[in-house]
Amino acid sequence: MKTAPLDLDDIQGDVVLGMQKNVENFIFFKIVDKALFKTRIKQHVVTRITSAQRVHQQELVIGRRKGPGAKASERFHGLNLGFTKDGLEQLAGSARPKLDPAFERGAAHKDTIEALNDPPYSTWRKEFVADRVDSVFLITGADRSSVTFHTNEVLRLLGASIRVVYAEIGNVRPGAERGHEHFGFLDGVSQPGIRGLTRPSQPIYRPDQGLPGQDLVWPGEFVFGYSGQDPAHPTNEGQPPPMAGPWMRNGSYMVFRRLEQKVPEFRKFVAEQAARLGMDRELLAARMVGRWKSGTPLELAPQRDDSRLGGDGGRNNDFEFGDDPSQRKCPYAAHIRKAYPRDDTASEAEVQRHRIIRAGIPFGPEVAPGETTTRHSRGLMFVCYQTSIERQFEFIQKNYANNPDFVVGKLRPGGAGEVAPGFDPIIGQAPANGARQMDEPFANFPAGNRRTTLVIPNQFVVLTAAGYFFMPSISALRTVLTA
Ligand code: N7H
Repeated sequence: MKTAPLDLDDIQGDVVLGMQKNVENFIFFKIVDKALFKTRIKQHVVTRITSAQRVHQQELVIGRRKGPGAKASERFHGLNLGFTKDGLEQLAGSARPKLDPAFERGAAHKDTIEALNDPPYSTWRKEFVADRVDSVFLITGADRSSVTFHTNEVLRLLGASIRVVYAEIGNVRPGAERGHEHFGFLDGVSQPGIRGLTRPSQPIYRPDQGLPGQDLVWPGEFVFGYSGQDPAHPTNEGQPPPMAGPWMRNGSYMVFRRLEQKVPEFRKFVAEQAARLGMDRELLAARMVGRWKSGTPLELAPQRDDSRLGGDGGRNNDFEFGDDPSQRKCPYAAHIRKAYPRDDTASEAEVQRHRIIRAGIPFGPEVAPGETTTRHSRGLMFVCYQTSIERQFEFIQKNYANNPDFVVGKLRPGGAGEVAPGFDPIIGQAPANGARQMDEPFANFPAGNRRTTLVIPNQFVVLTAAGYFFMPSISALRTVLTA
């Protein structure tokens, strides 16, 4: 199957490949002088936007230098720019064509909050909701001082044309925790492969996978202007997603969620519940996520961690869930089984229509000695890209993570009836912040029939700000949007 190559020079770098980042500044702002803003963007900012091509080349440099003994101490920095519906309105006027209904509603709309069981807007970070957010800069780099330097440079170029509403810096965790999120789990292990961009590692035997187990998805699921998935077939080419105008080509929607993580509370809960259930606490935490902290999937190592497997890209995604029909290895509700059920549902074609590319970064300090209840705000600046917010991010949150009946139709062994899997224990949200249950925290592996339930009274992941953005192509930034 021949695929049109992606126009990487025109796509912003964070969208398909994820900009290289040790540190990332998120600058949310309001456009206060439209004409000046357009001039400054056109004259000074567009040329500084980091393209996907640039990110791709930097990846190659890092790959080459990572040879024996070499250190990947690259000083790359990146700049990307996105707009909310209000920002597009500022640039294109109220008569502009309308985009995805979820994007036009926005993350802060009461219907969105209600649909996703999000905490009320009044509880979000007050600086974030203090004014209208039109736009966001993503500024990435190797360390805080270079990111601060580049931030000041960009703000100086924009001058009085904007007013910053909220800015916050995320950074990777230190030392051995690098690449791990705050609960301790390796992140960034599984991403969809993109047809026409991700090269199959075994082109003859596995032409539809990048690395083993990494299913290739048609690029139109993530970038406008390209073929998407066939709704009836997991690998066939489908229609390109509809665009409100040709300028949307090479653009993508970004979902941003500032998710606070209650780390001491999570650890305490896991320790107490593991003691109650009579099981290892690391195994219980792994059964909540679906992977061990090392990244090793439970489907391949259901009883004990095999830490070499976790970081091995050739093996750490090479599994399905269909051959674990009684959740003996991995609970149905485990975060990764909910968020990407692979072959676990009646239609794998359908599952492939709900994929996202994640590009978040942790924020906040490490847990301080003696911090037994959260005293410092920390968590994940969650970012994901897609061409339909409703069918991709919102579907995963609402229909999978928040839906205690998903995955449907699973039966208990020995004809003991149907299973209610429960909520995703990491990101699932019940109505009105209610308690959540998860089925089968105790591992009946390789056999056994002990029925257990995990009751989770509070959220360990709490939404504190959110926004829906459109990340236009670099050419649209240079032309239509700044005309
Ligand atoms: Fe999730 N975690 O540490 O438990 N996530 N996630 N996520 N997540 C994944 O594969 C985590 C969040 C997805 O392809 C891993 O990179 C935390 C949201 C998807 O097999 C770990 C938070 C949404 C995948 C975590 C959080 C998703 C995934 C395994 C919030 C979307 C890929 C490592 C604070 C609605 C699944 C990896 C696949 C993986 C964690 C948020 C979705 C460890 C702590 C909001 C699609």
